[in-house]
Amino acid sequence: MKSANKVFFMNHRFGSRMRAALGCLAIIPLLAGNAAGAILQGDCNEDGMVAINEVVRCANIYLEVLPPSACLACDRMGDDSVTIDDVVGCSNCYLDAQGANCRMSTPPPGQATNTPIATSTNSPPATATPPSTETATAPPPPTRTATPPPPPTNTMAATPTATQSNAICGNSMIETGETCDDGNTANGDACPSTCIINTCSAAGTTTSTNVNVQTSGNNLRSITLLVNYPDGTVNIPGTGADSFVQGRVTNRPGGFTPTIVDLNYALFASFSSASFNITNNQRIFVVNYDRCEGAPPATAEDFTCTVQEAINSSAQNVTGMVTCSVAVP
Ligand SMILES: [Ca+2]
Ligand SMILES: [Ca+2]
Ligand SMILES: [Ca+2]
Repeated sequence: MKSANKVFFMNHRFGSRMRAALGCLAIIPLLAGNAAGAILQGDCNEDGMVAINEVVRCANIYLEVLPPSACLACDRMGDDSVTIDDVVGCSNCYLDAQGANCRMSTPPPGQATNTPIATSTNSPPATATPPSTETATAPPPPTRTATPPPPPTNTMAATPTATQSNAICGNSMIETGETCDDGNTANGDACPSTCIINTCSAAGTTTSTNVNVQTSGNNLRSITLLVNYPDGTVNIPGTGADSFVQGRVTNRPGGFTPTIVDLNYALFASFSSASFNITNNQRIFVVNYDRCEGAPPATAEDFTCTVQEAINSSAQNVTGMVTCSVAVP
């Protein structure tokens, strides 16, 4: 049984942690570093980069929403304690995975023997003999540095995709027809899988959308979402975690610490709480977009909502049981 003083202390301590963690997350800009090698601080899935949802996971461990085992790579010292310095370290690795202090000097406990998943059986099919007038073309240089490329992941990030004008999305070069290229074809980072972010002139009216969550009966203490929206049809003024973006996300769940980041084609949103729950079939927030001049009205089918991580009130990862959706009333 907790005394009143202890409850106050816990709340006070937790509130301080919330403020500190929020302060760290609020300054994260959009650029996602792409690192060479594994065991970066905060690289929970060891794919050679630190994604923003991994930073959020480290913050959740610091906030005691998740146990330390949720991501051993958050804990630089390996002492089963994730400190605010660890969260800052993870944020720094998200910003610059090549940073001098980003690489953990030793693998985190329990991961020392982990090796990347073998993919060697998936060799590419044999191709026809190249025409004799051309020698084989070398693959595009990975980076300007001498470090090896990041290990392949089991996401869609690995394979470059051809786009219009013979541009290759994912080769780190912005070519004709592309507006960005962050060296991968993944969504949820600085550049979308298409390497195109459409521009928008505000038409002077707005489109409000409800983001709903279906929890399958779980009471959620933490949820991390990515809402892909139709850039060029609707727009969120501002970028990253700036105040314009914050002002467009309303009706947030009370008692939760938010992390809201606009990627200009998708909205990243994370809410964490030590004591409050998100319950089934709940609208958890509203996004108010500007409509773009000359574009048709956006419909629900133009939006895609993905649950990146969901934690229930027993600190269990229930990501696979939780879905989200966007409604345009
Ligand atoms: Ca490109
Ligand atoms: Ca990308
Ligand atoms: Ca924006």
